[in-house]
Amino acid sequence: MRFLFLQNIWREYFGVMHVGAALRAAGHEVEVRIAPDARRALSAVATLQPDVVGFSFTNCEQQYVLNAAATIKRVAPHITILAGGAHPSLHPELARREGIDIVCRGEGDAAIVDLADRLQRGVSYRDVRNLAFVVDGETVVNPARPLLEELDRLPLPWRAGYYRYKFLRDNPVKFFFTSRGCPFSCNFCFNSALRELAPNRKKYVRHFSPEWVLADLTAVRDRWPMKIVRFEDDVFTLDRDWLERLLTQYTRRIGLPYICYVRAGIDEETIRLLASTGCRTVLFGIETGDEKRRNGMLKKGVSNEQILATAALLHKHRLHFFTTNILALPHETWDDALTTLRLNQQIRVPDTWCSVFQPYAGLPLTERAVAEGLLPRVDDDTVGTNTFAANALLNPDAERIFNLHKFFYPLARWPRLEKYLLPLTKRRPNRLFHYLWLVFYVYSYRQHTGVSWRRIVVEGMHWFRQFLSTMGPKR
Ligand code: B12
Ligand code: SF4
Repeated sequence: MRFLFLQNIWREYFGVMHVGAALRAAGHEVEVRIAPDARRALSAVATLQPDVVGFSFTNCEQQYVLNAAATIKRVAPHITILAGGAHPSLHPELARREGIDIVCRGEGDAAIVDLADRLQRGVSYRDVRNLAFVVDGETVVNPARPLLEELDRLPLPWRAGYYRYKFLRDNPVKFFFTSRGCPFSCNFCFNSALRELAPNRKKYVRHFSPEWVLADLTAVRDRWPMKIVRFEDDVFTLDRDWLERLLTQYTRRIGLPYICYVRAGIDEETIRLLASTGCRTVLFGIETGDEKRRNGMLKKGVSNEQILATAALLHKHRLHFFTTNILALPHETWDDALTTLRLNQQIRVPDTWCSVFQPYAGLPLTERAVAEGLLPRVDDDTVGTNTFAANALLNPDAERIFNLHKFFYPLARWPRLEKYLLPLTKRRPNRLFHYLWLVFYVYSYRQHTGVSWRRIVVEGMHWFRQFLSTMGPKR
């Protein structure tokens, strides 16, 4: 069978690379195309004539996917259209939307191969676990299969489909996943909801063996440009023994600077291990400066003391770090938002980023915001296309907090700028503030990845061309 995966974002998706690898190992043909709008999605379908079109997506991409899927279905009703990834996994009801035939909930590696086999043989997929679809007007949601316990059985991610694009191939930063799952249950994250789907949820956190990860790293390094390794795992440092085994071999066999996510509260030994094995940047979530709201409302389970201690250790070991923060959380006041800024200033943050809270459908924090009257409804248009979009929740301080988000980087890094920048937050949000934000966004990107200015110019031109090409007349 011929599968075509479509997406609107210029980035390798591990969901696609994993299910694509599984399909190819089972003898199917797989293609992936970046098609930023429905017209281009349709044109890829016309050229490649697939039997099945797959979309892997987050809540933010839902509008794009629904639009593209409906357009394809109207022209080519014989094509089976599949939805999978973070957002569909929690929303089987998407199977009722125009254009979508089947939704995959949770891990897709085995489910998609099972489905492809049924489609090829022309037999029913009614009992294929993890799938949801509509039969006689009723949504059927099949139970999920147990999570794969031995990740090493999976083939290496299929990257070649993406690296036909020069822009992605030439990126000196290459992305890797060494595990699946996260043991924590933060209220604003999809992990706890996803964990609940699995019958063997105790096995939610799993690691690929160091040998498997090194095989992936080596294969990428030998075939494509790679100067910086970015481990995308939710928390890279969960298992100390495994980490030590991986990093010992990593320094010997790869030896490139790497970036990873950790959690505040990480111990000094682990920080020392990271610092001595070429780690360039660690990222960790502060989320909000108000400890009570962080651990009550957000259920993050990280104290201010842990944040202060972690930052002190990172400074001591000269390890560059980057904090992630969320502004405009439910009931957030201007003073609460300032607390987040203050905590970043207190730890002398060398690099930071800050999102505006987006109420993703089906997550506990979103449900709470709706119940408390902060969000009138959850629908296709209630989340922004990214986390820098304007806030969706009703909040009397909304505009000022949104402006604070634009100035967050310089204010966190250079508190002396407060006397100039804080008064500006009282103005109406405007383009100038956005451009200033963009300057610091680029600066921060360069700082934590270390990519060359040349590459940054290439990326700037790429995004600019993209921007211009999507501004054309509507057809
Ligand atoms: C890498 C990453 C990105 C990358 C790539 C995104 C992608 N779709 O792969 C980039 C940088 C583009 C990105 C952007 C954003 N991201 Co992001 N990202 C991640 C991250 C860390 C890893 C995703 C991943 O590769 N996982 C590993 C793969 C193997 O798992 P998977 O994708 O779930 O795939 C499996 C199944 O879902 C299924 N499957 C997947 N696709 C398909 C397709 C078909 C057809 C089938 C049958 C099955 C199937 O099979 C796969 C293998 O088992 C996740 C967190 C996480 N741990 O997953 C957040 C996450 C996906 N991101 C999230 C968010 C919010 C964002 C941003 C809004 C952040 C921002 N700053 O703006 C943007 C959204 C941009 C946009 N407009 O869509 C949220 C999504 C929440 C939601 N409810 O939708 C997540 C879940 C983080 C979280 N903590 O909640 N992100
Ligand atoms: S620690 Fe990070 S990845 Fe894990 S549940 Fe919390 S926010 Fe999600």
